Amino acid sequence: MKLDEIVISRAIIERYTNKLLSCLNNDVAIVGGGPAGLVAGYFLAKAGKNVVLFDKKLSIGGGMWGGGMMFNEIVVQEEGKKILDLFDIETKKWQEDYYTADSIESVSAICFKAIKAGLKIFNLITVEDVVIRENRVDGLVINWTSVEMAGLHVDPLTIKAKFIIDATGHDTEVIAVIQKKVDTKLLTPSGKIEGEKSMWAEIAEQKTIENTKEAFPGVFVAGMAANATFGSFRMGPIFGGMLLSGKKAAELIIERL
Ligand code: 48H
Repeated sequence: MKLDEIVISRAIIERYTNKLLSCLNNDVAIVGGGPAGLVAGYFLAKAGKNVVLFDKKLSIGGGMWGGGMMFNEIVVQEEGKKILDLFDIETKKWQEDYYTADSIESVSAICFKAIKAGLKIFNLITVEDVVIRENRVDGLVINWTSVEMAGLHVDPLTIKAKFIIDATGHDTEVIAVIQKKVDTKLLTPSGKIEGEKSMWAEIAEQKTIENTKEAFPGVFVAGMAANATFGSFRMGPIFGGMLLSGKKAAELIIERL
């Protein structure tokens, strides 16, 4: 078989362009492909919604690859295990109430099944701003991460979505840009980002679910972004709260669509 470099280039350019064009108008756009964003994407796609996810990094999976301090195992509790079971991820019981799973298997399986369910994932794209209409977010402003890293002055592009999920982790980047640029209050007690607190796994795990909600009209927060926005503790490498938060964000949005 004769291989033609130009045919290969055209295949990639056309396929990618068409994939991106199919994501200009979405039901939901998720920012951040850590455990919370990926699980949210899986449940939304399963429910038949048009859902796209952007992550600024080359690899999808956020902070889950590294387990705890680069020991690539994660811990979940019973409720979190049920989500890992859905993705056919092997879990092993650890004492009474804990289970462990290989973090590489966990990220890979969730990512694979989310894509198979219909989630469109774009890596290497940073969400740098939002689109506001009538005091509501209805789109995202995107650019290549490499443009941001190189400090190049290149204007971004825009996509639309009926709902946004900020699953950007500790930095809660979408909500941070709204706080900085939009002249109204967030739906938090102080009207501002409440800020993440120190380590307290038990409270943090419970609060992650409670804090998964709308933080600005059109924008839901999930995972660590939920705790940073609504002000709760961190929990270290126990990931049940992240998984359950992604599921809850998807369910809340499905009710609204
Ligand atoms: C595009 C972006 C942008 C942007 C960030 O950090 P994550 O893994 O987030 P969660 O909430 O799913 O999981 C948190 C968990 O990994 C964790 O850190 C825990 C449990 N910590 C506890 C503790 O005590 O420390 O993933 C966020 C993703 C990353 O992949 C980023 O690259 C991506 O969001 N991201 N993508 N545009 N502006 N900002």
